Amino acid sequence: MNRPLGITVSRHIMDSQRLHPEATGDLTGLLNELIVAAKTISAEVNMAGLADILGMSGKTNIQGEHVQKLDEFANNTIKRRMARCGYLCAMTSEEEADIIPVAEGYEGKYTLAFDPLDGSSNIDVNVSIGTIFSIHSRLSPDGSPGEESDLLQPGRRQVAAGYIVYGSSTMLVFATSDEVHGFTLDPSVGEFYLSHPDIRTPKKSKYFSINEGNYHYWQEPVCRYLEHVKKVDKATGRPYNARYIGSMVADCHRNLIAGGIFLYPRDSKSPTRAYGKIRLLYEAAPLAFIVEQAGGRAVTDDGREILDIQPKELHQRVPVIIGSSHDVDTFLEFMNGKK
Ligand code: AHM
Ligand code: MG
Repeated sequence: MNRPLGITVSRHIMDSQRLHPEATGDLTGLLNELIVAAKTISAEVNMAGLADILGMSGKTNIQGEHVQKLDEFANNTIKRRMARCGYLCAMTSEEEADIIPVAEGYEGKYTLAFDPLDGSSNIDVNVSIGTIFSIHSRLSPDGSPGEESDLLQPGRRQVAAGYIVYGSSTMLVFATSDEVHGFTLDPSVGEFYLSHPDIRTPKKSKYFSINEGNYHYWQEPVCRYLEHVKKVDKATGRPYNARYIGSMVADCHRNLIAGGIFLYPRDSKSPTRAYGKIRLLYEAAPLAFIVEQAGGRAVTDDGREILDIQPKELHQRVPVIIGSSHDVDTFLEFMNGKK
């Protein structure tokens, strides 16, 4: 679809809805509510150093109010706003153990899984962090409270997924089954403007993103793949460059735009890392949906499609290899013993 640049995200979402005469407007409403939450979080993130918020949970501010850490603030902002939006039947957050109900009488037809502030190690040090979200249609009957099973659906069934990166500027990227676009926040007017229409990620890249500090805990083929990307071979564009921010949302955003492969494979660092570190519902599935919609690929380190995994529990972890399709394919050749 040809779209003019300079249009706001709300206008864009309404235009997209016009292409679906069967649409009720609920998804439009839901996305618009989420965008308000994102703008609120963005403003707080930008003010964090000045407002003396960083790392000060449990203290009181000058007005005697409880000062929240940014991740708590982000979690509460989304939870409270979305509980009464009327479009959701249940939520789950990376920050909360159990399913989050919506306000009674406000049950809608969608579910929301979210990571309020991804990149926890970067929150206090002014490095890019982000909010990730994933939307499904409920399975249980309309009009009743949502159930955990409504949230435990494969990523392939997402209706929409997106993220907001709080970086040098604040950017929103979201995908539906039709499209993936990026919008940049103009803080002077408080609007997201379409800045990256119809994102297509490069098929082959020259960047890899992995925490190489875990090298000695990886399976042997993962180590061989890393040696491969670092080997000098001009003909195939190697060595690749290393880029690791440590916020998956920011690493994947960088790779989405510039090309690259992000890897968080399983390792033997601790028993809880048998499936790596990344959470399926809050990080892997929504980012896989976006990256695949842009022409990339997302798999586990044993070659399963991330989007086809049936979640068994809300906080399930999954090994993730995601990014430019040629690079993900090459990684799997190492894992399959073909290289
Ligand atoms: P978080 O949700 O607590 O922020 O943890 C997930 C994050 C990812 O964003 C990031 O890719 C990864 O943890 C970094 O882990 P490590 O510090 O082991 O490299
Ligand atoms: Mg996270």
